[in-house]
Amino acid sequence: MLNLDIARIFNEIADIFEVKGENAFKIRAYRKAALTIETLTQDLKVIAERGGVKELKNIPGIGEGIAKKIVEIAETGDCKKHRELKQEMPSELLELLAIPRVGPKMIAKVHQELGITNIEELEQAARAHKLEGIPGFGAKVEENILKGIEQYRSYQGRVLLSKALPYAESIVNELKKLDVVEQIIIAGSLRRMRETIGDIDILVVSKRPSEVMDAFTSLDGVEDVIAKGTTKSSIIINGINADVRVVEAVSFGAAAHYFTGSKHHNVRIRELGMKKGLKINEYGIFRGDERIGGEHEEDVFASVGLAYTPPELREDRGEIEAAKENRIPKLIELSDLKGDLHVHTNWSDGRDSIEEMAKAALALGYEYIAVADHSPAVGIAGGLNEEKIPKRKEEIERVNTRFEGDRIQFRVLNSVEADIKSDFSMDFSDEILKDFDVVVGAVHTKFSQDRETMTTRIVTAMENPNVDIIAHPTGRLLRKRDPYEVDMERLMAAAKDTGTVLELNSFPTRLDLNDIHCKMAKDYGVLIAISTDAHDAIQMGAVIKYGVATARRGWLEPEDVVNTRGLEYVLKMVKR
Ligand code: DGT
Ligand code: CA
Ligand code: CA
Repeated sequence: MLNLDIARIFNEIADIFEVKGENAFKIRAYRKAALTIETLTQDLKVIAERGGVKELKNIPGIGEGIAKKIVEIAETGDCKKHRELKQEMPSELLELLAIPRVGPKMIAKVHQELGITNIEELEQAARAHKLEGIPGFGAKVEENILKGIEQYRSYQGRVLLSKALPYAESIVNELKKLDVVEQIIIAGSLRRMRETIGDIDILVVSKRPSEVMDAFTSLDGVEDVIAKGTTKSSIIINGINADVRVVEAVSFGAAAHYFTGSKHHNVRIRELGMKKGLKINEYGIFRGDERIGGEHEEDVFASVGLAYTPPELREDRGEIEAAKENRIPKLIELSDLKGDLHVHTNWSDGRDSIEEMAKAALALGYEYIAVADHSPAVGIAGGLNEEKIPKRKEEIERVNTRFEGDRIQFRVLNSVEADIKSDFSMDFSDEILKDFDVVVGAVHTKFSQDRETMTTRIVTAMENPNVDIIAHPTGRLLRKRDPYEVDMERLMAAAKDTGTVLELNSFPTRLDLNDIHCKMAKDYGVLIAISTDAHDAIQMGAVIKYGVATARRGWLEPEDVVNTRGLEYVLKMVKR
């Protein structure tokens, strides 16, 4: 539990108190504590464990009651009061607090007077001028609220990694053309390869920042210039917010580190710096007034005794501890992959033939692909029915024979994406499944089953010796469909027991398993298959990098991933 997380709990308590109209003294106490904690350089959890309430109370701004809660949070990871308060209030109501220009008092009033509990209701009431009836509210307030809602929605607009990355790369390419640009990198969540991106951050080294600002704000596709300063500007380009910052060469490493984030990671680094008497910020590393480093990103880590940490790990999920002990994983890279264990062809809903997919795989340097066309239960046009299976197998053999004479080892694996049906059975009998080289089991129907049922459904499939891999194990579609309810601990344990591989589906709208679950799989000793689920040859080459990025965020090394192994290994693994 981070200081920032504890501060957030206290801020939320204060928020709820405000909406409830509790006494101002109490509210101020929580706010003050949150503020103190946010800027504290020591780890609260450590203090709580070492000195308990007594030592915590020595921190200015922290009284007895709050000290007790900190101890509770440090011990249990949770705060009972916070949980109870949250239950008292419609959760949507607290979401209104995230709207700019809308404060807790305002929310309390619209809730009491008009029964408003969510953004839609607030917006409707403001548009219909219903708020003017509330004492102290007028047309101006309504106008402000509507403006705030509009801003809130634009802030909410995170975009998929696969949308932001190409735009960011093209901005970088454009700006690189300027003579005055000495260095340029993508920073922020995009460099960390998060699955969704709030805004694009770009960092430039230049001695003539104003020329960079001019070029940036007049790029093709710029829809709005939000801010244009001497060293920092902000634009909206193709519907995405983008920031650029210009620094001097001596600050480049420190700035790259700072603006790559994450914020939580940065806070930890800054705290470590303080312990060593250093000030670390976006301008450099300082001891007193003396600059002792900051030109290279490595300087930042070295100054606090840490090994270099790849951007994908910088989320304060254990990387600081690992870097301290020199056990940062040697993360998987695109070039480690030797095959793709989940692609589609025109035998089901894919667009390209087996041969076309095979050629594309060879061009990627692969040793194998598993053509995992859909079984019929999904109901897609042209599912792989029992009649087509032997015909498709013949074609696979034909294609494989074509490559046999080549020096390069390559094989199309006869595979299927077989539905795990809601009654726990597989879409094909064991007799049929047994004949495939690789069986990928997947849930495509009845996502609404309860947690227990869904977990048993998937575990049952894992226990079937013919099922080798579970595709997109949580079924989520980013920004479209939540994952179904499933007990991930049980899935991991069952995968380990049965030797079933879990897929990391590289499709940018899926990225399923996600980063956190990948790390969990690694800890359980469960192998991951980074697959594309490609529906044509171009996709196979294009989306794999998002899978690899997610795997890296999940701490995966080559040995954690089955398709870094060669054909021989894979054939042995799937042998029944
Ligand atoms: P995003 O844009 O929401 O996907 O996420 P980021 O991580 O790109 O965040 P952004 O664009 O707000 O800021 C870029 C980086 O700048 C962030 O990762 C860390 C750094 N940063 C921003 N605000 C703060 C802050 O208040 N404290 C610290 N220590 N770092 C910050
Ligand atoms: Ca950003
Ligand atoms: Ca930003």
